[in-house]
Amino acid sequence: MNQKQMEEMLTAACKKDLASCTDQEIYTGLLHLVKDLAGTHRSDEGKKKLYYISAEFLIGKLLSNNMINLGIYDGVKSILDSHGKSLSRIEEIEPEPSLGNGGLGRLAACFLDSIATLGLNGDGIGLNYHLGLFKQLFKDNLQDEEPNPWIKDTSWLTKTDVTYEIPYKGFTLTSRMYDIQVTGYGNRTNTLHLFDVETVDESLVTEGISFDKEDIRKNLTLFLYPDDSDKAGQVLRIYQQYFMVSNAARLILAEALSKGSSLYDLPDYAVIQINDTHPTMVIPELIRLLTAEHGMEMDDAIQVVSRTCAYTNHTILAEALETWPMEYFKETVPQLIPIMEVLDDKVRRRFDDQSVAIIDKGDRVHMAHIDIHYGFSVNGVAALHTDILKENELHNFYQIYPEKFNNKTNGITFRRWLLHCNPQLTALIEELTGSGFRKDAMELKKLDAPEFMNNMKTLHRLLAIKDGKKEDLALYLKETQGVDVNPQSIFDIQIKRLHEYKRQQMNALYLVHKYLEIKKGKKPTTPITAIFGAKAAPAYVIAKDIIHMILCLEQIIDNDPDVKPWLQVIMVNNYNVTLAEKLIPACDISEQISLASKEASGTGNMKFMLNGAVTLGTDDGANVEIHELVGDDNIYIFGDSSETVIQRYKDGSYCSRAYYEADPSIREAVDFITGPQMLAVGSKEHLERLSNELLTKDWFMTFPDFDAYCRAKEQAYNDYENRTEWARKMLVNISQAGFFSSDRTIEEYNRDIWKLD
Ligand code: 26V
Repeated sequence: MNQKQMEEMLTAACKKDLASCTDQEIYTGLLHLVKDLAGTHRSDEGKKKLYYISAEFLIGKLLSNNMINLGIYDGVKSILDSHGKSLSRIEEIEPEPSLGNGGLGRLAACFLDSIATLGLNGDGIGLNYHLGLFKQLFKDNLQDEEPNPWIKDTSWLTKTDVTYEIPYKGFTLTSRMYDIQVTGYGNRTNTLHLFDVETVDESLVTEGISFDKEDIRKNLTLFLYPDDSDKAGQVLRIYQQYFMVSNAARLILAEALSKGSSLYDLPDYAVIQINDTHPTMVIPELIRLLTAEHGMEMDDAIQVVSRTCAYTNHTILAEALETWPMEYFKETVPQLIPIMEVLDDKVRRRFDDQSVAIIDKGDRVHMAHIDIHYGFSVNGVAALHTDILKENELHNFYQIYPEKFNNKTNGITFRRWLLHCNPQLTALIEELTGSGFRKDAMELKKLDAPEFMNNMKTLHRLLAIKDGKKEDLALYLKETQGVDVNPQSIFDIQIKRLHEYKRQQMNALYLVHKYLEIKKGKKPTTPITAIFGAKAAPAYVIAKDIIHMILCLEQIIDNDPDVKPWLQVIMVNNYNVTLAEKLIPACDISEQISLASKEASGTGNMKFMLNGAVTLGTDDGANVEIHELVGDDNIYIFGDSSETVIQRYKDGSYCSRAYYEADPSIREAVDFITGPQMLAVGSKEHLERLSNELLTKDWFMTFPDFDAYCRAKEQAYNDYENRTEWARKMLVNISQAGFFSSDRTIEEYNRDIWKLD
């Protein structure tokens, strides 16, 4: 399509002359145009199809990403420019579909992009939450939550005719499938199927994000992950999960039947990737449908389903591994009970080992255990994580089924996390290496050549691009959040869900330490801007206390003229995919400081690396693989190893107070939390609770790593001063990032697990 044709199509879609359109009218026109164009390029429909079932698809805004994938971004942008319209302003109009919590949901979205790009026959299946992850507000230095609607009259959703009757105890719900087209780079389109119920009622939401958790007809797909700190919330999760998988199972069987499957050969027609344990009930549900509605014998159905389903584990954290009381299933989906009992019984007959049982002595169902016994593949999401699963958390399963275990190191889509969010860097890479990296990310390695690494001009251009992105971010933060940041400072960024194991509190303690140091007169050479972005689960008390601590610190420093020119702390409001796209290209130092062994992979670490940030991190998750790729000189690794940490947990030997007593800088930083300056701007209750938690528990061991963290950070700040050496580190990171393309990850899933034709 040439520019003239494109302009005609766009004008037709907007229904009037572009110059006289409002931004909103252009947005609506573009949305329709992109939907039309995407619809014409369906990926190949081979015999076998992948179904990626996930409770979360954190797709983010789609307009620009889809235009890039369809190859019309630059053309549309220049047409709009010529009519005095700004595409970046038009992008702002699109509401972000925040249909995920964090890494797991964003991974699912990156995977769909790669599946479509590789032209694989695979679709996503999930739920059409009307309200995405809550909108975060700060009031009195505390997090507050508001509903986050994203479905407007015009949206990416397309209503389909597919509906099913989903049975629950005492009632049934009629579902409807909505589709979102997923464009891949180079014109392929796959589908994300999101199931919904028409009776959902948004007016059920009362104060903040409170709602009647028991009115299932009205609330089933109302919220992503409702608060499950009480029984009603947990039961609602089961209603949601069953709704997702029962719809999925019916769709999968219908599609296989329509292609001529006898259902005994289902594994030739379908492979189901179970993304964490949220979709685990698809296993008993498929068995139930095959036996009750398709006349299959139980043993045959179990066989067929076991050869169709594969499971991905995304965490070793015990508190995140789902187990549900049998009682809850009885109250909600009693039809699954006999199936789960058969599955449990078969396991008991084979193994006299409580640790691998499906239903435990307390009558709780271990969802992951269903997946491992009755799926054909179990994968972790980074090399270290998979090793820990095999050696520790799932060791007993690994002994039974060594052949099922495999690793698939996570990846990210370079379309969104380079081409879209950093066109300036993309252009430089293209100029230096040609355009091959767009399709084959490993071509980034070409950058690791003396002609670039030793070329001052190239290195300075790289620095200039980073400076430009820092200025862009500063402007954006000023406009959208009203904060002033100094674009000449070092941007040190930690953005991810707030969780104690990710250790935002350790970063905050460092900042207290730095603040006090500057107060005493020791100024950094270059000013530092420490940026946080994080949402805390609404019922996660300590996580909210950590946010409180950071916001209080932000206020104290902002009001301290001695320190303000040298150190700034910012917690951005309502961190989401859209903000990540602005923050990541502007970052100098990427904070990946989880307690070693606890972060399964991380994917933010990969996005930062790709955009030329240098990692400051522990040898955890995919940091280990980043470390191997870039070498010791191009990353700042600190802290205890995963082996030491795992051993310390086994010994039960950790005592945080001993570290507090022994190390004056820990003492000084911790005492500050409840000192007069903090109490003057914060809440005693929150600050004392946090300090107490650190002193009596510190379950994620921030104190043992604190000194090493401070030293590594100082080293990074010092090294930053040598601008050309720093630029080399940036370039090494970019050049080695190709491995983390989700295209590579998806090729591995397909090669080892899905085996699509
Ligand atoms: C969930 C919960 C819920 C209950 C409270 C504690 C807790 C802790 C962690 C989680 C995470 C659940 C699964 C998850 O999101 N895992 C993330 O998956 C990403 C994609 O594989 C990976 O990069 C992250 O390291 C991993 O945390």
